[in-house]
Amino acid sequence: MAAFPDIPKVQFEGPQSDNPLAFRWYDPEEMIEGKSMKDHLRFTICYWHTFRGTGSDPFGGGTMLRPWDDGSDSVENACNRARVAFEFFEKLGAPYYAFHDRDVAPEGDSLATTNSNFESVAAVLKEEQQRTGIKLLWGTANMFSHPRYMHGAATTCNADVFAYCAAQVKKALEVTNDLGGENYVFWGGREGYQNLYNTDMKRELDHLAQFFHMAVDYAREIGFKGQFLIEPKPKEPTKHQYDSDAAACLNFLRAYDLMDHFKLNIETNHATLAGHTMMHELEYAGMQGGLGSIDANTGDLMLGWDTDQFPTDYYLTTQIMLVLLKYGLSPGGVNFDAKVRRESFEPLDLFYAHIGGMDAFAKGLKIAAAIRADDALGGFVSSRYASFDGGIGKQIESGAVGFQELEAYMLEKGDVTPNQSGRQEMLENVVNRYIDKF
Ligand code: XUL
Ligand code: CO
Repeated sequence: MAAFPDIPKVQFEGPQSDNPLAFRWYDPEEMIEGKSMKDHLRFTICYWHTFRGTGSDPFGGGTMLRPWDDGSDSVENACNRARVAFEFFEKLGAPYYAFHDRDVAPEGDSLATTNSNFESVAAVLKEEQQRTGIKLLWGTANMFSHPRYMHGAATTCNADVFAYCAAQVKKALEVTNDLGGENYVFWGGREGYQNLYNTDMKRELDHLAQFFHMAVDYAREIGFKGQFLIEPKPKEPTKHQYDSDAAACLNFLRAYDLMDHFKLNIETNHATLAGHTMMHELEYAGMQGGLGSIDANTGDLMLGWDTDQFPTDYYLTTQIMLVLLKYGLSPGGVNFDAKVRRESFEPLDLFYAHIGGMDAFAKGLKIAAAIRADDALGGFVSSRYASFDGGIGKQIESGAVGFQELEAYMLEKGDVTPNQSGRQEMLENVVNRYIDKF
């Protein structure tokens, strides 16, 4: 039985439409910079918020109305939920989905039962993928919810817990591989610490690196060709998350010889919590060849936690798309790691939320492409650094001069060529002008 019988497949109707169940900007086949919108954006629905989110918060229980879900931890309920999820992906026209192992299948009373639960649900996922053509962007393992992970997973002080999460990732990798997953994600979960009085940080980080090398080795063994991704996030749930931002992750990957195997999955709300803009995090990862995928959501600057709201701000999506167009995204995607508000408890709200997010990104893509077509920002940036294109600047960049030569140069010249304006306000107006065009 259909879970959303009254909701037709969401169609593109154009900017003039006032149909709240239509796309105004997301036209999957529209070509931009030689590629369809669908291929640029690779929209992905996350299973955990959309199909497992209950709306609970620290002050009260769940509010979500999910008539197809009997609320039990049975495998049958999980399989039924998987079918409903695909009905939702299809109606929305989302080409990808992503999951944690424990979102899709219930934990059993032993590892063996847990694994066989996962296999049973994975068989349904595979069937549904084949029926619909919808693909798995990435799989991951939830190594943070169960109490066994109280001290962390790969960074735990308990060797048995390390072994348990190794077994868990082994299985998640096998299932991801079997479902044709294009990436595999590690969000650090409880990989971090609260206090150095009880923590050997060096040992924990060494273990984490060993864990990642084991994952890479095992992936090779089973023929997994997907991209590994680390998802940076600071200060939640631990005070000092090891993967706190893009810079910390890239430093870790380089220090432990993992750069060839990993890229980053950058999430907007995590960037905000790290005190960065999303654009900064994307550019930082991109310039080092480490930009893999994005978790598309937004935080709230008035709140200090991971609110995981749906993105609707055109400035944000324009900035994101400017960077994604520059560095490319595939095999990553735009994954809506976002949840409807506790008060938006009806299934219909899931449609409104995703339509809004998809439209915001589609419009951001159009604005960013128009800015790029006219070289409206890039031209300014390259001319701003023109002094490095020739003369002494070129000699600096090529490594031809050191302090001696630079001192001699400056002594002879006497003083610097005058600076020019950075024109920040003028450039902000330029972005507004492009936003106005659509
Ligand atoms: C947590 C978070 C996770 C990861 C996957 O803040 O973003 O949902 O995306 O584990
Ligand atoms: Co995320």
